[in-house]
Amino acid sequence: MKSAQEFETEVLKSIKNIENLNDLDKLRVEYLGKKGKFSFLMQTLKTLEPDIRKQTGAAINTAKQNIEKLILAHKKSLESELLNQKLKNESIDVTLPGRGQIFGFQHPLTRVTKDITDYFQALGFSLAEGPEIEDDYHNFEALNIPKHHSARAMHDTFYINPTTLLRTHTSPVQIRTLKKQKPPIAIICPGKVYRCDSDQTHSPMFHQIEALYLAKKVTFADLKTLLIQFLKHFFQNDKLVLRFRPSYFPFTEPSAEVDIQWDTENNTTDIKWLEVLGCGMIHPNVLTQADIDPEQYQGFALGLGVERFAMLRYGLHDLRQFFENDIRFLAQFNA
Ligand code: 2U9
Repeated sequence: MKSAQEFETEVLKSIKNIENLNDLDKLRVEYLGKKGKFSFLMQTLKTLEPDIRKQTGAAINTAKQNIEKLILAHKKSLESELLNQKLKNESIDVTLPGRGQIFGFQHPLTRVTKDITDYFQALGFSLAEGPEIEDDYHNFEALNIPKHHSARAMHDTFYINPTTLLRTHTSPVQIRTLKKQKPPIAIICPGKVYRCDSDQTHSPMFHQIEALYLAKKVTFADLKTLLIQFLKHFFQNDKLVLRFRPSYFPFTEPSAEVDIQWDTENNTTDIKWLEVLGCGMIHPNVLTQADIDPEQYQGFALGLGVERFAMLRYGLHDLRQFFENDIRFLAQFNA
């Protein structure tokens, strides 16, 4: 029968050759397990004389503790070796180039809308918004478009019921503001509008921006000055030539449509005019509807289509591309 010390020497020898945790555990079980060598050694204690038993028992315990320490230390060293190996295998080369990030960008209509509203806000106009589901009164009646007026047919309205509709322009926002606020009023109203119409240049939903200015002694000259400055800014052309062409809107009098002269490359004999927006002095009937005295206050209003402005800026011919959400198309405007 071997002694505890001999077992300790055995373990000390064989542990040096153990290279993995599995074998180490086998060694542990062999010596310290329930049916292991030390367990057996303890059983033999009963057969010894009491004073020898005490000595031997102490020696067994010391050897057992030493072996436990040895195994634990070897376990730790094996584990750290394993970790180092793993880290080495999984090391990251921080000098490799990155995969690159795809950043989001604004829709071209959002950008054009922001450019235009920013320009007006810088002049002191406040942003105003209102509901897309409107009533007949705010969309037509208050804007000097009574029932059976031919202008209603021009609007191709989507009706929800006989008195509720999808707004055909953002003008109801101005009506609501005129009824709520006291002059002077300067507002810029962007938003979605709806008309039952669809082709290369018409979409059943499109975006409008309307501006309104109401104060004392406002004239058509103020409107002209503002529009000339605004259009030169938007088209980034200080020499831009415009013309004001007489027109008709029920809610403005007098009314005009504004055309810009479009560069036809180098050909000066072939002058091309492009219609860009409509405008006019607010009709006295509209002011009276909003309890404003047209003798005391005058104002102007203008309306433009955002898609049209975006098409002119980016040289596009089919407005449906704005709504197809083809990322290859939309990403081109990410400048
Ligand atoms: C109030 C009084 C007057 C808004 C105006 C236009 C002229 C105009 C069109 C341009 C192309 C709409 O986007 S489009 O289809 N708009 O020509 N809009 S004056 O006049 C108003 C609005 C509200 C209370």
